[in-house]
Parts: sequence; structure tokens; C-alpha cells
Amino acid sequence: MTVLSGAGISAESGVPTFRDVETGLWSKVDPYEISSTQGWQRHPEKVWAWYLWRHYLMQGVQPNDGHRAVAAWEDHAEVHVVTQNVDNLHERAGSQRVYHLHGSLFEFRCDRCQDEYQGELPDMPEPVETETPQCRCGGLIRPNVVWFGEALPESAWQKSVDAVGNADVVIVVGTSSIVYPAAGLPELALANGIPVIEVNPEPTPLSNAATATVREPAAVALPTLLQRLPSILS
Ligand code: BJW
Ligand code: ZN
Repeated sequence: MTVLSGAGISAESGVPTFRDVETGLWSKVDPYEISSTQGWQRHPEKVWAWYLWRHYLMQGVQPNDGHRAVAAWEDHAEVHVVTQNVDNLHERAGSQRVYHLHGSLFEFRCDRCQDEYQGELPDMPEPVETETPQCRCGGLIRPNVVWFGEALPESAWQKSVDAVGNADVVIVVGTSSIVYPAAGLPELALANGIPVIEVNPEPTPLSNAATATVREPAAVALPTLLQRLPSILS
């Protein structure tokens, strides 16, 4: 069984999603300014403040019943978790095989020599523009996440393609299914005759093609999903 998760699975832990109309992050900032290489080159202080703020926020949240349910499925099946999220809530809930397609907000590195940064990071309860730390090589320290226009980490991508291609069922939870190449993974499963179940309170571009849809929040749907699978798929 393979789970593809997006921001919606962490919404009930208090991590804001990106595209939800009123509460989403993109209702307040321009995604291409704050999460793209061009934005970073133009005003790193702004991007740095925004990521330090999200780093601070994510340090203070806990996994919810959705993350915990996915971890508990490992008692019954081989579960692979492919996540677009940069939080670590799947791991903290106990999932063993987690592939981070868009990197991690708990890792930082130099934007020039790529060296990992181990230094202290300030608490940032509100995004306030601030200078980024500098690497020995003169490069700037950035979060180890994947911005628009950047390639996904090769190893995580390959493991995700394998996990989807070898799954008996793919559960797609809490993603708007518009950011590629991640959004191509359910399409890959369907093309291989693998059932895809979408868990999302709102319709997405995947909904019509999915084998079944569960229109419930993740923390409500996932704890009983395994028992409901036979009837959902019949
Ligand atoms: C609930 C819920 C609850 C609410 N329970 N559900 C055409 C084809 C292919 C690619 C492209 C294309 N046009 C442009 C591209 C490129 C681009 C792209 O896809 N753009 C589209 C937006 C058009 N893709 C890229 O640039 C990617 N790289 C790439 O293609 O590289 C090629 C390359 C190769 C070689 C060299 C160079 C380049 C990279 C994409 C990186 C995305 N990065 C971000 C930021 C990560 C860091 C950070 O966290 O800040 O990733 S953007 C943002 O979107 C983040 C997310 O992971 C990603 C997906 O968002 P997600 O998770 O789906 O969240 P939302 O908010 O959109 O949706 C939440 C959903 O939850 C909603 O549906 C709610 O209803 C639901 N929900 N509450 C369950 N309680
Ligand atoms: Zn460096």
C-alpha cells in the first residue's frame, strides 16, 4: 500500500495548507516570490523570514489521527509514504518508509557548495525580514526544500515511483493534485491498473479519474479507512 500525502494531512495538526482559499499560505504571499529560485535570488531576507517562521510553527505541532492511522497500517501491510510535506509528522507518528519529494524544513544547506548547515536557528514567531547566515564559501544558508523550477531529490523520486508502481492500492490524501511531478504519481498508478483512493474534503483535478473518493478530512477518514477499503473498492 502506498500513501501520497499533501498539506491537507497536516492541516488538523495546525500546519496551514498552501491553496485553501481563506486559510492557505498563498492567500497572503505570492508563491513564485516566496517559493522559487528567482524569489530567493531577488530577496533572500524575505524568503528566509518566511521559512524560519514556518520552521518555528512546525516545531510546535504534533501528528494527528491521520498521521497515526497511516503509521498503524504498518501492522497489517507494507506501507510506503510518499509525502510532499516538509514537516516530519509522518516520521513522528511512527511511519518507517517516508520519501520526501519536496525536501525537509528540518534541514538547511548552503545554496552554493550544498554543505549541510548545523548552526543555531533563531525562533521566528512572526516572519520578520532578517539576514540569512553565510557559509564559509560565501554562499547563503537556505532550507533544504524544493522550490518551483528545481528538480526533486533523485533518490526520493525513484523510491516513490517504485512504491507507486508496486502498490496494490494508492491512497492520495490532502493534496490539491496540481503540482507536478508529484501529481503525476496517481496518474501512473491508474495507468498501471492500480486503484487510487482520494481522501480530500474538496474536489481536485484527480477526483474524476480516481477509483473512489472519500470526501472527509484526513483525521476523520484515515482511522477507519483500512476496514472500509473492501466496500470502497467493491
Ligand atoms: C484536506 C484537509 C484535511 C484541507 N484533510 N485534506 C506542467 C507539467 C509539469 C510541471 C509543470 C507544469 N507547469 C509548471 C510545472 C512546474 C511546477 C508545477 O508543477 N507547477 C504547477 C503549480 C503548475 N513544478 C515544479 O517546478 C517542480 N519541479 C520540476 O518540475 O522540476 C523540473 C526540473 C527538472 C530538472 C531540472 C530543473 C527542473 C517542483 C515543485 C516544488 C513545489 N514546492 C512547494 C514548496 C515546498 C517547500 C515548502 O513547503 O514551502 O511544495 S509548492 C507547494 O505545493 C509545496 C507543496 O508540497 C506543493 C503541493 O501542495 P499540496 O500539498 O497539494 O497543498 P495544497 O495547499 O495545494 O492543497 C491542500 C489540499 O488539502 C486541498 O486540496 C484541500 O482541499 C485539502 N485539505 N484540509 C484532507 N483536513
Ligand atoms: Zn557553502
